[in-house]
Amino acid sequence: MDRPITVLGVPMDLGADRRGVDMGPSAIRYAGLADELESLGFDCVDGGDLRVPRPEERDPDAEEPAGGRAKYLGETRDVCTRLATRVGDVLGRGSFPLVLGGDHSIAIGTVGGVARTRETGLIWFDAHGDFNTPETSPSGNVHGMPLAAILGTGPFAASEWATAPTVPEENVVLVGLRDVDPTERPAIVDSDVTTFTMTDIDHRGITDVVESAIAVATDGVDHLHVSLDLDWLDPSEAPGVGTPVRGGVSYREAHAAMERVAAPEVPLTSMELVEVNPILDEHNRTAELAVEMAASALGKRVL
Ligand code: 4U7
Ligand code: MN
Ligand code: MN
Ligand code: MN
Repeated sequence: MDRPITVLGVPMDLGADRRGVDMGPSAIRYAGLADELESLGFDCVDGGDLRVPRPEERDPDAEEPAGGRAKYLGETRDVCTRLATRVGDVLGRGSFPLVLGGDHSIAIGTVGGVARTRETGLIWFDAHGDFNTPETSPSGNVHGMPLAAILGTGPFAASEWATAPTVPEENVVLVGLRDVDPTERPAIVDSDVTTFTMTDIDHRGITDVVESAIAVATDGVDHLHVSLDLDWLDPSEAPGVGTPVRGGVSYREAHAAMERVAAPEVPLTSMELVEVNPILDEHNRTAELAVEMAASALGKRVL
């Protein structure tokens, strides 16, 4: 890949209960993202951070969804609308958007921007399903809802967030699932998304699973977006995340997966790294891991 990369930070923590993911973009930059990308030969432009309101200055329930709860819904819509425009502009200039979260609600904006101009497949590396709606969410936190929002599930069907048909459900793949709420489970099972749980990775191995995921996600489309929630990795490797779940992929499995994504035939055209929480981290190692994941996905090799 020889296109320039544009980094966009989204210091967003309105979608999660635990504070601190708003510092993710700073921590990932501090971990050496730009130097690493430039050492791989990319021209790396930093597009700065989007402006995101502080939770203290807002009422989480200022805007109430028709049923259920989605905290900071209006603010999230505003940030994601601006992010989608920025991502669309970056792609329009022929650059590769690398979006740094922030909590995972920002994927609504990133994917919305990508899907504006092109049909895109999506691989979602995450411990969680992120398939809740305001009606099914046990928490009301929008970072547990972005996939449902993107795919227009349930009450999201009528929302402007639904990006189908440019992100066809058949081209959406979840990898690494191990914590699915009983309330979001039916929507995942009834949908056309493909899922690979940790059990599948246990049985088939990471390389085989990721190859299948890439094949499904890119079948019939020319572009691939990767959304990487750092809680996909085991908390022993990635302690600095808001919602850690034991039993995640190992350090080496994570690299192996990103190295498959970097294969020349894979049309990776955008990526986001989300849910890094520096407050809960140990000496910034989760942010450093995020940099390593981006480098591997963008072609870093031992030799
Ligand atoms: B993340 C949760 F209930 N499912 O909806 C929810 F367990 O972006 C967690 O994947 C969501 O980190 C985690 O609040 C969202 C909960
Ligand atoms: Mn997530
Ligand atoms: Mn998660
Ligand atoms: Mn989380």
